[in-house]
Amino acid sequence: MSLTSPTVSSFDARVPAYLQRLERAMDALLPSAGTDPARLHEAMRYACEGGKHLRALMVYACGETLGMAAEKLDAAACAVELIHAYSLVHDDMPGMDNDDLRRGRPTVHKAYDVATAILVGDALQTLAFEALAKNNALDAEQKVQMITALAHASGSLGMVGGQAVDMASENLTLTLAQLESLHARKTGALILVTCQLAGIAAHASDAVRHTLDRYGKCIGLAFQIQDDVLDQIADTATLGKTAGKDLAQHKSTFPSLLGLEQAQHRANALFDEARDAARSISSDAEPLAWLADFIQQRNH
Ligand code: GRG
Repeated sequence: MSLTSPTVSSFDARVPAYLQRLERAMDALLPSAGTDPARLHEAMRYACEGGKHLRALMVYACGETLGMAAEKLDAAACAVELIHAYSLVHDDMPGMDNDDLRRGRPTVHKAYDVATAILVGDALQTLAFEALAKNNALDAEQKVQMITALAHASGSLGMVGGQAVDMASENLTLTLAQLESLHARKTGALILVTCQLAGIAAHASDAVRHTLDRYGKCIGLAFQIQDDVLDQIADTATLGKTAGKDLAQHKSTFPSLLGLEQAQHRANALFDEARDAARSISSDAEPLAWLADFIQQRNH
């Protein structure tokens, strides 16, 4: 794992152990590559490899801030990574973004085939809910609450709905409010639910859950603005300034609506607000501050 720390902190020292837990838990959940149907199971594992695992780290960071043992967080960390991996597999396919590369290697439909990629996404999605349902570290009420929250975040009122709105908005110029609403669903909902799952695991009070939601919403939106800013910088560097502008005219992005500098400024303000929310959850919310710093300083 190539995570490098933006600040020296104690959570920073625990990140490798959390990532190792995640890797082990994912390995135990995913059927082995040799299990029939072997090609499907191999492709599911392929789809889950690589990535920064930010969503899983958010589950662990929120949970640790609320005093939770990692055993109670593993299933939720796996579930959000499985939903995320499925969304990327389907997003990359023909009919959606039709991308050849993901995480520096061929997308699932290129490495395997389109039908396999559809099935990989389907199977990863259902595995996410199975992970929560069969987790013995949680009581039945917590499992139902987690399954409900994750289904809501990833379904038509969350991530899938945001993707539908995004596709319907192609070649339209959105208002800032419309763009924020789209991304609150498309990428924000899954990021927000990482905080909610930790709150459920910890039996957190309504007040704490409310503040965790504020943290998650700020991080989700800031993450997306940052993503747009990084894309815009990469496009401009690769295609030249004119081509970069042409691209922005076809798809509303935060830099296309606000300009690059203002978009970065808005993201920074949201990261500050997230750190502020973290401080009001606990005087020792260092894991949440670490994540805000890490995401703010990422360059890919
Ligand atoms: C197709 C159902 C369906 C949903 C797609 C989230 C999403 C909805 C599509 C992803 C498209 C995309 C690249 C959006 C930009 C923000 C984003 C989610 C980037 C990828 O997340 P990272 O950077 O990825 O956390 P890694 O590879 O680190 O896991």
